[in-house]
Amino acid sequence: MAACGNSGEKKDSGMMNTGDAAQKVYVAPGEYDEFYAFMSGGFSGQISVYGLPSGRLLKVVPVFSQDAEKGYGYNEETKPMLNTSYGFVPWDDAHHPELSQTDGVPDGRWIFINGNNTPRIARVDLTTFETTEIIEIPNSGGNHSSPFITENSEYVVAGTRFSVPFPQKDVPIDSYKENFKGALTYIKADEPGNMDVSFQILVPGYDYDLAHSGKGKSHGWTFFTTYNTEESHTLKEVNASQNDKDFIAAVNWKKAEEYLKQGKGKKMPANYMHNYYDEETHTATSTEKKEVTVLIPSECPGLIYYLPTPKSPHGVDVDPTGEYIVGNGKLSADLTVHSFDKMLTAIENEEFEGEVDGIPILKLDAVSAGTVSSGGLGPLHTEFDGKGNAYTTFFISSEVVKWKLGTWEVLDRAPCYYSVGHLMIPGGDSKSPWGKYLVALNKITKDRYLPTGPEMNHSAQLYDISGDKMELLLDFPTIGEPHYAQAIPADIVMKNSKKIYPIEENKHPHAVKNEKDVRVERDGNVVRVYITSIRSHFNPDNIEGIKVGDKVYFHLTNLEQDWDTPHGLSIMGARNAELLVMPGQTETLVWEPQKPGVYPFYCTDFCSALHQEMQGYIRVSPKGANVPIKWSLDGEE
Ligand code: RUQ
Ligand code: CUA
Repeated sequence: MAACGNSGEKKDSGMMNTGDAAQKVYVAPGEYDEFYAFMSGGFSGQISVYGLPSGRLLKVVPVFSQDAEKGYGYNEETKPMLNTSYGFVPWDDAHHPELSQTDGVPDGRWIFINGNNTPRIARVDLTTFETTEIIEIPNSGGNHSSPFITENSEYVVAGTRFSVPFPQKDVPIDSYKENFKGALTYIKADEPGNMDVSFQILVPGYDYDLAHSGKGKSHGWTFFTTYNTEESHTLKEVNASQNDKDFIAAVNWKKAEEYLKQGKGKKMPANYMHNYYDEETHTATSTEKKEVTVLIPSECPGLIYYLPTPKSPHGVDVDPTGEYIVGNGKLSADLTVHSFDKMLTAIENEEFEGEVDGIPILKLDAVSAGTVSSGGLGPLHTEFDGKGNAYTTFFISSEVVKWKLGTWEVLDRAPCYYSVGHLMIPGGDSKSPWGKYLVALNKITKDRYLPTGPEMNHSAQLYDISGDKMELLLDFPTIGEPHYAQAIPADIVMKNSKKIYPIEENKHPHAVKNEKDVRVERDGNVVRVYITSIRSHFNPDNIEGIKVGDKVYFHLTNLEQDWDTPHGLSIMGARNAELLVMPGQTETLVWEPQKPGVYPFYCTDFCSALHQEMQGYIRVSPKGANVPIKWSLDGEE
């Protein structure tokens, strides 16, 4: 019945009634889940897609890291997606997925996610579940408070976690206070292919940790947490925890738009990349950008205010009405809730207790809506169920606490196994949450699953929150380290899901749309193989006339026009990954043969009963040999 720990003692599973719970998460074979859940991969750099309530893994979407399963970042078409101003950076740390919104509600068009290490934001298209756009964030160091979209997907934001010299320069690290600055960046997000840095706000050299944009009445504002208002640059675990209060920065981005119109923006040189994957050519291109527009708070009154918030706040979360701004002070037991209305009044009455670099600091009393005395320890993140309740994770006391907006009373608490970081309720950071489920994303797994050596996959836990009490339903392992996650009812996304790429729309410059056009062409030492796949052969499947020293491009067009019929391509000795080409798509694998011989290539995706027969040979002759280029299928050239 109950699982046993390795001591042989019975473990506390944390569950009330196993039979009930099993029924609630059971999705019968062939049935669909109710929600898509998108979880960040953290240090894996990807997004993994799960079904809820079953916890079944549906797909891993490669974003910021090369992916051997799909060839993303290995094939010639997608390599440019990982270009940055530092060159090719094929890994990152992806934290916070954020669905596009219309009128404050997730609309299922795209999901954005931040690259934390080499600052970037990506767009994933939810008709194809492919990464289609990545923009680098200049003047940033650790893009953590990101992407946190605005109500109509006008912008995704990017606040720097680590302040750095702005613009970058060679200075002593201990000149931090004079030389290091933060940047809050707004990126235009509502048009695929046109992501662009609209403006940056130059702010004091704090650490900008998390953010959320306002909604409803607070639409037009974004809230960023800060820590390290001490501006320390060493032993931060001590030195950045000195101040009793740090700030939540409230940015009025509509005001920023006015200032830009008035020409208050300063053009500054910068260097960053914009990468875009064109679905018609099936190819990504990189464009280098050279300039940003910067707003300076001291020259733009009313652009930004600081709200004092105790104890190094981590998450900042805005309730569905847009009125309450919840600060999760991670070194505290209490939650500080600010009121948007009170903030506006306090601004009007100039209830300031000081200012930094032209940014007024509002009085805490004047903006405070209330305090949640939770009895927990180490609050990190809060989400909402749309029924007037909030749910906050506590890392240190390892639990989720449910509390009431407005009265601030604690209603329920549920233990997490173990040390929960983020939590997610479908639509839980939007204007109208779907409620029903809560997923806790735990940082430590320990004894929850069969041991797999020193590293255990992180663990998610699904709770039913439809009743008064939270009920734990399910544990399931996740990939990498999910920080944030988002979920959306399945029908919003699935009705737009693409099944194939129509071959007649394929504008790849090296596509072959008909088997009679296949060929092999030599130009100096560059050889292009225009090859097709259809069940169950490649055309051509015999190729000769390749020589050591050649660079051979396999441009594989998959002629299939049926759902779920990709073909793979792998060549013995090729040093990059294999290809996995979707119906109607063209992808390119580069191969530089090292030694004379005859090399097999084959399809890696089991595509038909004759998949094992889907194979060919390519002959490689020594450098300088005069074997002519020749290609054939079944003896026909
Ligand atoms: S954030 S756990 Cu990137 Cu993880 Cu708060
Ligand atoms: Cu095509 Cu296996």
